[in-house]
Amino acid sequence: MAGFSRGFGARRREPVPDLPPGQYLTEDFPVLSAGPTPRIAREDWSFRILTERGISATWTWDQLMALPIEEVHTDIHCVTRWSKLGTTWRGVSLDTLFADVETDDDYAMAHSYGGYTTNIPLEDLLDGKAWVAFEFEGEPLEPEHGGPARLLVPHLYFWKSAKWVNGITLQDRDDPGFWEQNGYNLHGDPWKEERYW
Ligand SMILES: Nc1nc2c(c(=O)[nH]1)N[C@H]1C(S)=C(S)[C@@H](COP(=O)(O)O)O[C@H]1N2
Ligand SMILES: [Mo]
Repeated sequence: MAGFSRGFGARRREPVPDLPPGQYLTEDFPVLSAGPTPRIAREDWSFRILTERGISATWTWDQLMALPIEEVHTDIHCVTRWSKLGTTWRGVSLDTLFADVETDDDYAMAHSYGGYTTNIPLEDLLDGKAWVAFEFEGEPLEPEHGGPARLLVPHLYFWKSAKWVNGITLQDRDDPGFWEQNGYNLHGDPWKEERYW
């Protein structure tokens, strides 16, 4: 009885080491989409990087698959307060995609099929911090979770991980994306609780 109630209390009160402030653990994987789920066939999918100099690079699905693929073990944190610990993804690092991109801009806007946008400083996308991910827990990423491919930027709140991603545009200002125009924080670091403006 004592053990039972202690275990129960522990779940609610004791801080979980890997959990940012104000977050709770969840075992399932909630779907949070601002609109309907776009159905994009892999043959029709493409991803491009646009700089101030014009289109810098584009990849078809097959071209993406030909790049070095990384396995990513990471925690994810949604601004609506759920966190999932120890998730496994496969994807291509943005370091790989940006390898030959020349830009003087410091900011990026991620774009998705369906029109979603989210702004991210370029430094939050590079140095092993972000991927175009297409597998979750060993399975192809489901359309509801952004399949065929989504951005994965796990050190920021999960709204920055644009589902159905199809491009990144570089910009010289940190202009707000979809949720950022609707009151979410420009940056979104869960450890600093950068939830809203
Ligand atoms: N294209 C697109 N990407 C999106 C969203 C969206 O509505 N559209 N929602 C964001 C939000 S608010 C969150 S919390 C996560 C949710 O991802 P999930 O549905 O896989 O849990 O996706 C983010 N990426
Ligand atoms: Mo979210």
